[in-house]
Amino acid sequence: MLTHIYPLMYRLLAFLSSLPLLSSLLAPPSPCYSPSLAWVSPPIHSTSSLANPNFHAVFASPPSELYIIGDIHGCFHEFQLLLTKIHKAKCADVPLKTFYQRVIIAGDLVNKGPFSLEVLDFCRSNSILAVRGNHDDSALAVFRGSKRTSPAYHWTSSLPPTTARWLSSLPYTISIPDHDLLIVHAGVIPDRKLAQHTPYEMTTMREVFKRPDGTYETIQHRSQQQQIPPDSTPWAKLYNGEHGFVCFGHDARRGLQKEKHAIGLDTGCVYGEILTAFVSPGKELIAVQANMAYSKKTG
Ligand SMILES: [Mn+2]
Repeated sequence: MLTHIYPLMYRLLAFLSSLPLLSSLLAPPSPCYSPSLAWVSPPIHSTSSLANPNFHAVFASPPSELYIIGDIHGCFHEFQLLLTKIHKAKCADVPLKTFYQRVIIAGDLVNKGPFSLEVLDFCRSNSILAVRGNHDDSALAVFRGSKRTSPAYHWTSSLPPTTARWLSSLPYTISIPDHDLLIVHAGVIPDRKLAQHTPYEMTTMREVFKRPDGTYETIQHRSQQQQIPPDSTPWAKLYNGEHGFVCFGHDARRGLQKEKHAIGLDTGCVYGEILTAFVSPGKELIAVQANMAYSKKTG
C-alpha cells in the first residue's frame, strides 16, 4: 500500500513546490550568514564529508561598493587594521555593521597564522561573506576527524560547532553580476563552466596547461622546491572574463597579480608581507603591512 502512496506524495510535493509561495516555504533553509545571498545550488551541511556539491552563490543585490580581501591566514590584528583603514578611507560615516556587509574574503581565513579562531568568529558574528579556501577545507576536515599530525591544526579542537557550521556553509564561488565580479579562492579554468569545476580545483589551482584536445587542465604546486612545469601558464593570464572579473588569492609566491580580467590578492601577510583589499568598482587597492612573519613561505 505504502509503495503506492509514496509516488503520489512525491508528485503532490513536486506540484506544491512549483507554486511560488509554497516553493519559498518548502525551500531548503537559507544559509546562516547573509539574507541577500541567493544560492544557485543549496548548501548541504554535511558533517561526514567534504565531498559536498559545488557551492556557487550569487550575491544578487549587493551594496554599491565592495571590499575584497586576500588570504588572512589567522592574521587577526592585520585584518582588523585593514578593516579600520578601509572604513576610514571609504565610508567613515557608515556604521561598522553596515560596512561589514560590504566586505568579502577570498578564502584561507585560517592556518599558518596565530589567530584562526578569532578571524572565523569575527567573520561569523559580523556576517562577513567569504569563499572557502584549501586551508578552510582542510581545517574542517580535521575538525570532523581527519587525521593530521601537524600542530598547525591544534586550534581546530577549540573550534565551536556553530563556527564550524558557518565555515562549512561557505560557498566556493560568489558571483556578483552587478559588479561583474566572481570571487574564488584559487582560480577558475579558462574555457570551463563554473559547474564543471571541482572544489579541489577551485581551491588549489595556480597554473594550467593545454591538453592535446585543446582544453585546459589545472596544476597546483605545493612548494617552492617543486618545479612549475615549463609548458604551464598562470591561469589568470589566459582567463577571458567569461565569469566576470575574478578576485582570487592562494598564490602568495606570485603575490599581487594584475591581469586584464582577474586580480590575485594573496600578498603574503602571514609571511610578514602585506594584507590587501581590492575596491569594487573603483579597482583601488588598500593594504596594510604585517606586524611580523608568522610563517615561512613554502608555496
Ligand atoms: Mn590557499
